[in-house]
Amino acid sequence: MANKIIFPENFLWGAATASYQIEGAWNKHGKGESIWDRFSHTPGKILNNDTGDVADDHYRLWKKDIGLMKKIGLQAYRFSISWPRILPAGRGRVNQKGLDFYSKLVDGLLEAGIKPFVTLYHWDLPQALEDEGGWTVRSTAEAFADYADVVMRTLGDRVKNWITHNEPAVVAWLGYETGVHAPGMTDPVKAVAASHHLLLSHGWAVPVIRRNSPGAEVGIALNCNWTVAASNSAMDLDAHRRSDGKWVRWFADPVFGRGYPADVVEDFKRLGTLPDGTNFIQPGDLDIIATPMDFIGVNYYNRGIIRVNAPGNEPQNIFPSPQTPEHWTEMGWENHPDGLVGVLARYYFGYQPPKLYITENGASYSTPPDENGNVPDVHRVNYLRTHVAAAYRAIQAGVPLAGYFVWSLFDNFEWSFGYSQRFGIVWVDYASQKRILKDSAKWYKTVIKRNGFQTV
Ligand code: IFM
Repeated sequence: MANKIIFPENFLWGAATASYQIEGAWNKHGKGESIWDRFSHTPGKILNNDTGDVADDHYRLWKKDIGLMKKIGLQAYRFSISWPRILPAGRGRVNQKGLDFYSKLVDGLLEAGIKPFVTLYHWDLPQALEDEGGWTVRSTAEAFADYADVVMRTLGDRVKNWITHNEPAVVAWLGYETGVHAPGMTDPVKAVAASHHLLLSHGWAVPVIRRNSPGAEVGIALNCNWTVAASNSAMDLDAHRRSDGKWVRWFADPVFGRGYPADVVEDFKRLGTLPDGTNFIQPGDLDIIATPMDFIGVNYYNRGIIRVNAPGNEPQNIFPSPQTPEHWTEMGWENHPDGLVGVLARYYFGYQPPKLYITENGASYSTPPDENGNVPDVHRVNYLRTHVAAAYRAIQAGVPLAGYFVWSLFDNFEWSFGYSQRFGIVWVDYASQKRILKDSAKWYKTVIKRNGFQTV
């Protein structure tokens, strides 16, 4: 029997992007170098040596891009600000042209009736700050609060939805421990310090945002897969605990006032990544990190099945086969919508944030345009439909979910995978910069219009 899913009134439908992934113009109009410029310009770091130098050329095409957002009917657009576009050296001299770009973008969005959701940090740290130690040193967290102040003085009057950081776990662990992301450091001890300074900078930025933007809502976007232990063996259960602790609780617990989880502190001590005598966590830091927020942003993509091959080894994901495109995206991530219900319920019932947004959810499929110029991305439509339905189930279970942002509005630079992975609901032809609304964008348009959809 057909069933109608209608979302609560005022539920916000949006799409998300990030500065380095779409803007291009890496050295235009006074922008400083970011760690992703340096990293992508280093041969061998990114698949095919792709860079974000041009990306979607959004810095030049932003007006047309707002036109596309209107065409889809987006009610909100989540984008991030490039710190080195505003402060080329990370602190000090302000690049007015950079501020002007975002100011015009915000005006354009508001004129189009689209609510801007702005992320202050989606990974493009000024290289000048990295040269002083990046997130491994406290002074970067201090610089972040000053950067937030500069941005807020210009945009705080018009932007009322702010996200301090996107996925600090990814920044700390991939950027400073495994080194597959910029700045490419492989120092597990410094990575733990980086995680703390990221969180501290979040806590410092919250009051700066509130002070400059009366009535603004502030939150942080945390990544959270739905993970389960591969078996009931003590080894796999412990691997799951460790992995969840490091990726999820290490970040969620302190921002919600619980401090760092004791079991993960023990893990880090045992591994030597939090050596005795460590003093980067200073008295009062945890209170700052726990500054109350208005919402939590949840970035959800997939399930992880966690096991370990020997006691104490790094937890691993297992990937059952066959991996059919319906159930596995081209990132090799499992399409597991029920996990979204679980993750939303976990954050709400576990931590009691006032409200939640799904700040990212989406799938990589490379379906190209057909001979008629359409992009029949059926697997993405299936992924999005099943996840939006899951979001609805979470609301029915009592989760105060206030909005949903597709990742991503555009195909774009997918970090170490370069342009090989396409997450967009809008196809981007990188050679011509032509955009095409994929079938998923057309489907999303109807969902937004009806504030829901009809299930089959
Ligand atoms: O593209 C990224 C985004 O920048 C952060 N969250 C996950 C997405 C897909 O990998």
